[in-house]
Amino acid sequence: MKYILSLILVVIVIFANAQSTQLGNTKKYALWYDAPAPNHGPDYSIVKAGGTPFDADWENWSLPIGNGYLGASIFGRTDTERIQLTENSLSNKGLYNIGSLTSFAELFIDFNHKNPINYRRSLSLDSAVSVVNYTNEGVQYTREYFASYPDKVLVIKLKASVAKKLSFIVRPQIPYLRNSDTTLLKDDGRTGTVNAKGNMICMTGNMQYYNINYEGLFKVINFGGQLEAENDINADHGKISVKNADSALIIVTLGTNYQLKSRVFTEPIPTKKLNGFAHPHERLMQVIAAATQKTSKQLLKNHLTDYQQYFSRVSLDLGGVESVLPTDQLLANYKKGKIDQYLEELYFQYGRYLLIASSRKGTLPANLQGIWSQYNVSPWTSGYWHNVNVQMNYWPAFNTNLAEMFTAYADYNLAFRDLGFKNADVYITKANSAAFDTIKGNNGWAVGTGASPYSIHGPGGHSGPGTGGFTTKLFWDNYAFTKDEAYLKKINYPTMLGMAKFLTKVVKPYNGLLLANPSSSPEQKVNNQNYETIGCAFDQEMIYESEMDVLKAATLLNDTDPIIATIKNQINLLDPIQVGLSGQIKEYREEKKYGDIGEYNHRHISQLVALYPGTLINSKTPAWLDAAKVTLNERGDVSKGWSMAHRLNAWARAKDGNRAYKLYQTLLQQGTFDNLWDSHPPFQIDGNFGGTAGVAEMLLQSHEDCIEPLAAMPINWHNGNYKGLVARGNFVVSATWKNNQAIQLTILSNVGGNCVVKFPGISKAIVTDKNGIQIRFKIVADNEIKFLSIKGSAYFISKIPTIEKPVTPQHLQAKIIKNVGIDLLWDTIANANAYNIYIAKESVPVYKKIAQKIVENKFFVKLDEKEKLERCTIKITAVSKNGIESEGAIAYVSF
Ligand code: FUC
Repeated sequence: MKYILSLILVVIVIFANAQSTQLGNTKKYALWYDAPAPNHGPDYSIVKAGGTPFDADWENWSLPIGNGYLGASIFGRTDTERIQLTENSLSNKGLYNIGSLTSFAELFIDFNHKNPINYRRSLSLDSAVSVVNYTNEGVQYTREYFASYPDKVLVIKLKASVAKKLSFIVRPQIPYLRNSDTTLLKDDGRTGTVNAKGNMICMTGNMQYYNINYEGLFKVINFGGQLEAENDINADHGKISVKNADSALIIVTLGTNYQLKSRVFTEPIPTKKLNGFAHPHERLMQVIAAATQKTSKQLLKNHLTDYQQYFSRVSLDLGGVESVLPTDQLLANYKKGKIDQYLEELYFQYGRYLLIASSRKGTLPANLQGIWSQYNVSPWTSGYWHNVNVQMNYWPAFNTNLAEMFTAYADYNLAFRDLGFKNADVYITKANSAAFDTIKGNNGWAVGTGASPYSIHGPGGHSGPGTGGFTTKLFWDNYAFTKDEAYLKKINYPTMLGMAKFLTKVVKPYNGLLLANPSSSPEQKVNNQNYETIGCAFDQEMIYESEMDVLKAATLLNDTDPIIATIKNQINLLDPIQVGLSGQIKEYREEKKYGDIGEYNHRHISQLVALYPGTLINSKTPAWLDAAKVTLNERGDVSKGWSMAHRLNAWARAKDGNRAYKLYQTLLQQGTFDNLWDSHPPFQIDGNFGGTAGVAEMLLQSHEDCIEPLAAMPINWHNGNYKGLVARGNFVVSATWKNNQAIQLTILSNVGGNCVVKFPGISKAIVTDKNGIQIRFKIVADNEIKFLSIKGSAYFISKIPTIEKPVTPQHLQAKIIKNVGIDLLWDTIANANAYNIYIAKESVPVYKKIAQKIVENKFFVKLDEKEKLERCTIKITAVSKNGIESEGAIAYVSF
């Protein structure tokens, strides 16, 4: 019996693995170009913060690879190849007192191939290998680049089709910031030497501000031909030349003496932060020695095994066809309105690729530019900006099946925690001294907007303390998606609890409510000044979300920390959502109509963080959801790259697939460079990640205690399928649809437990297990079923009926009849049997049905004058003969 049981288990496990790894989609995903990155050089007429001249060649055209330890931007040139290298701990003084990421090295390889034909360069997302291919004077040259996480190296493989035809010079350069005449433009405290010896070049030096010792090792292995190392008197021009070889390998590793330790953050004197940490030389020598013992085939195999285990978990087919056009042309056409589903699939997968390349366990997390910056002082210092940007980086981690990538951020957050405790003490002393607790740690921890590998800001200024709740949302989601209780206990919960402790102290009593004071909606300005207030939506919502998540986690863990009682008392006094006279979610309590205060089309949609990434505004709070749509419409679609990505996620949560899709198109059309990097401008990676998360959010949602496949599908994604997205509860979901109708939904239960699925008509569908045996389920509603899933089992939902909703009533007019009520009139719907009338007064979340079975296309809403209503939202739905209700026609009424 025992034997049979374990056999069954083995079969289940094999099946489960097959489910998650064997993806039917054979389409290939690659960015490709028929020319190298152009070589216009730096544009000295456009100088970015910190003095780096603008470099469109890099920003628009280079192709990024990375392994978390290093990032490489590849230009694919045939005369002199340029590979720009980044390592996320190399920082100069920068701006804002947190240092700035600075370029690590420029690696040049001289080929002197002047007449290339049949040129192609590409970046395969399936393999994370970039290839340059061309023919020069009858010889075909191939270069392959990949950044291996397991071997911690960048590998460049060079090959010529004819024996002894491969000759080149490898010369890494220290990227001093120079004028166009090559004199030094700025001294950022960088010193160093580049020395070639045997078959290795060592770039080593110091970056003064944090006293960082850095080193880069470049090993050149030639097969056939001759190799020669050369140095010149400048001591920083070491190079290796290879002549008449058949093929060659260049192996690169970079590092600094940085260590992700609490002390780095708490030590106030910049030059002492890394005191006592070993020089990276020995470590890097070992890395390179270990890598060079392996053949290039082995290195590639290690890389592929590592990379593909993550990347191949998800496939998405929207009906796109592999492009015969280079990616820049595909994008150019898309920008002109030639919508292409392959590009949409590609961009989605690119976000997943970029996250795997820039955020790995044991490395620093992905920063504002991921792990790719050619700047001396990077835009916004390539920081970890906590008022939206860094959180957005991790939005796709959970729903696109890459939860492991989040650990880089979690480890980073833990490392700065001690400074976070200090920040909280400082903040509470100043903002709410009455609430200050003298017991160490009891004021929780806090993070403001700015953060880097070396320091973090405290909260305040242009962004309120809600930045903390914005951050801990990731930690709750990490648990909600993975259900990893051990990690919840060890990492997520203490992090969330510490934040909640802080946030309980940033609020003060006002007329029976608890409001954050001071409070500010990120970056909003009035008369060019930061606008500081009391209890703005951003802070109230994020405090609420933080407290709500902590309560859920505390219940799971049976935690009885005294703060739990405080939170229970507080949470209902936070009044996070207020609806204003335009029917909008208010950004400020003192705001009446939309846009009264602050920039009308501001890039941040901070009053909607409870819609996304928060969950307080959802379809069970339909009046709030409608108010959120007002805000989104008023705020406008076109904005910065990341802002469009946030709007995309918000429209997906509003369950408006067509609008979400429009935002996705807008992001691609107005916020994307030729190398598909997100454009603020300049390049910021957050929009890439937010875009990927948004597409996943259209295809699958799970924030309403149920799994909702295809929750926000646009009409124009007629046919398609996806595999491997993740829903909260650790359910791996796949879906196939045809002619806008779901054909099959598959749910793999990774941890077991209740499986609640919401989908139109699902109560009449059939659920089977892998043997085709029908599973009995409980009908929660016509569109919701529930069954107990077994850990490791897959469930197949088919025969889902087509549900045709009646048309939404149009042209709803609401006329106020003073002191009496509201006169409603709308266009008659042909197939409607009757209409339902709803009202939501002031800021209530849920509509109240005030009339049903109305057969005429008009209605009078009687109001009680004594109520002194300021506003209400009216909703009219059409009901078909078989009782199906349409979407609502909405009127926002203010008195
Ligand atoms: C926030 C945004 C800006 C920019 C910066 C890095 O401050 O408001 O648009 O993305 O971060």
